[in-house]
Order: sequence, then structure tokens, then C-alpha cells
Amino acid sequence: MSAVSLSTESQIHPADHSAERWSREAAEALLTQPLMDLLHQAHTVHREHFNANRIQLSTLLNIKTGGCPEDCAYCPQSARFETNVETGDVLDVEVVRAAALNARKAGATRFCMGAAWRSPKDRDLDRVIPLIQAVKDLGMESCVTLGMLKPAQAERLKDAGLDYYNHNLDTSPEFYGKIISTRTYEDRLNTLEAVRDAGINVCCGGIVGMGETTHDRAGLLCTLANMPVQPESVPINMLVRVEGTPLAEEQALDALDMVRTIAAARIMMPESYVRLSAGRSSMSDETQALCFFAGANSIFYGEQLLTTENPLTIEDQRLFAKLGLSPTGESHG
Ligand code: SAM
Ligand code: DTB
Ligand code: SF4
Repeated sequence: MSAVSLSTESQIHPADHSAERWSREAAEALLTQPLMDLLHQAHTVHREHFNANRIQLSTLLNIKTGGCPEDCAYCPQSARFETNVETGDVLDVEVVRAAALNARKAGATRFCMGAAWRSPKDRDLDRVIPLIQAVKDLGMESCVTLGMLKPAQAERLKDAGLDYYNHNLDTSPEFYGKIISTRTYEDRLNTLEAVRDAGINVCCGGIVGMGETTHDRAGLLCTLANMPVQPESVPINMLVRVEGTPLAEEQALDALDMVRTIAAARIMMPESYVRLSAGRSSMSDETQALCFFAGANSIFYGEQLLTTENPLTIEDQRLFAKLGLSPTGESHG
């Protein structure tokens, strides 16, 4: 039976069901099946594992901006591209504490801090660890994304109380080289292994809308889903096309391709939080609602991502009310 004629009784599953491993063909069949079948399958899986009316809120703060030596073609913080980003030093703990407190008051349960580094030096970690501790002291979950890590550095972060480390694969192994030349896919996998081995929760996802094919999206999702332990958190970013970056003129992504990618991620990683990440500022309420129906159950919440804008907090609160979504931090009667 072809993917096109699949009924709900014969939904697409991993080829090797016993091991729950996903083949590229099965992932591509998921992504390309009729949208109504895909949405039905994804929403059914979602309800088997989560309350579909609840959403996890993470707030981002860029703790060290710009001047990065890497050449990631999407990124406004690379020193190689002329963008409007001003470089800055690592933020003070008081600034971070105030931002995290604001995020907590607005309803966020996790505070995520990003630094534009290729990989942190040990003395950089000396500066980040007090920031993690400040977030923990507020009773929030902590997450950082600092670039490549060595195993001993991951251990240090674990000892400091870090809950999540974000490190994205961004795209498929084959398309990756068209986007980044200064570090390999293997480097990224090694960092992810170090994070997992240290006992830190893994936050790992990618970007859609960089000119990749459906086959590439399937490749990214298979790599994520076939990890020995699937990431606890899977951010799906829609490319933010920033002036001055090599991808600035990339064709806009069809919103339904974002919805399809989220739906496939939900089916392939049924127990992970799937985050509707960068790109929400340019999405309608209806597109976001479809992403939530497809299984997204987390967002970046707060008026800025790292260097680009995110929806206003009051706009998000209005959207939650309109959709009947309640944040995971709220008591639920
Ligand atoms: N420098 C560290 C690293 O690359 O691992 C941490 C920060 S980096 C900005 C974190 C992630 O943000 C990237 O891996 C990428 O997935 C995402 N990102 C960066 N710029 C983006 C853009 N313009 N649109 C969508 N996602 C983006
Ligand atoms: C992730 O997957 N997306 C976030 C976070 N992890 C660090 C970053 C999005 C960045 C969007 C472009 C910017 O604001 O600079
Ligand atoms: Fe640097 Fe991270 Fe941006 Fe790549 S994505 S240029 S590593 S800040």
C-alpha cells in the first residue's frame, strides 16, 4: 500500500517496530502523506502522551551576543557576516536574575541562556555557572546553549545543577555542509553524547526553511528519533531570515511545511516536548494553532529570541486564552 492511500487503520510506523527505529523512507512517507491523515495521526499520538491543552513555556536570554567565529549561514551572530548585531560581554548575574524573575512572573517555567561561542573555555564556564545557579535559586528549570562541549565540561554543568543543554543538529547530515563549514555533524553528535552521558536533559532540534528538501527534513528527524535516548526537548525553528546573513534571501517557508515537520516530529518522538521555536512572529494565530494540534507543546515565550523578535507576551497570553491552552506551571483544577 502506498503512503498516499494510508487509512487511519494503517498509519505509518517505524520499519523496525521492535526497536522503534525510523527509516528515512518511513519518515519521508510521514511528511508527505495527505495532511489530514498526518494531523490525525500526530494528534492521536499527542493525546496518548500529553494533555493537549497544556503548553510548556521557556524564556530565552542571550547572555553573550555576537562575534562568533563560526560560519552558520543562518546566524546573525557570526562575526563573518555584516548584520546589525552589536557584540557584548557575558551578562552580569544581577541582569540575568532580573530577567529570569520577569520570565517567572509571566509564567515561564524554564529559563534558557544562549552564548555566541564555538565552544566555551573553562573560564567561560566559571562565568556561566553562577548564572545557572541564579536561575535555579528562583525555582526555575535551567537551560544553556554554549556551543560544543567536552565531557568534563558537561560534567561541570551537571554538577552546577543544569537541567537542559540545547545543541541543535540543524538539518540532515547531507545538507549540513551547505550551511556550516566550521564544525562537523560528528562534532555536534559528540557534544550531544557528552551531555547525555553527564545526565543532563538533551534539547536538540533543527531549522526548516533553509532550502532543504523533504528528504533532508526526514534525515534530521531520523537522526533525532534514532538516538539511543530521544531528546527530551525538540525545538523546531523556522528560519528567521536576517539581513546580512547568507540565507537572508531564502524563499519563505510554506507554513504548512512547518506544521508537517512538527507533526512528524511528534509521531517519531512521542514522549518528547516538541517546541514551536523561532519564527512565531511571522505566523498567524491559525498557523500556530495547527502547530499545537500537530503536537507542538512548548514555545519560546518572551519578547525576544536571541537577537530577533518574538511575539509580545500579552499577544501570547491572548492566544492561549483564545485556544484554551494553559501553561504547565499553572495549577490545573
Ligand atoms: N553558539 C551556540 C551554538 O550554535 O550551538 C548556541 C547559540 S545558537 C544561536 C543556537 C541555535 O539557534 C542554532 O543552532 C540554530 O538552530 C538556532 N538559530 C540561530 N539563528 C537562527 C535563525 N536565524 N533562524 C532560526 N534558528 C536560528
Ligand atoms: C533554538 O533551537 N532556538 C533558539 C534557541 N534554541 C537558542 C534560538 C533561535 C534564534 C533565532 C535567531 C536570533 O534571535 O538570533
Ligand atoms: Fe556561532 Fe551558534 Fe551562531 Fe553558529 S549558531 S554562528 S555557533 S552563535
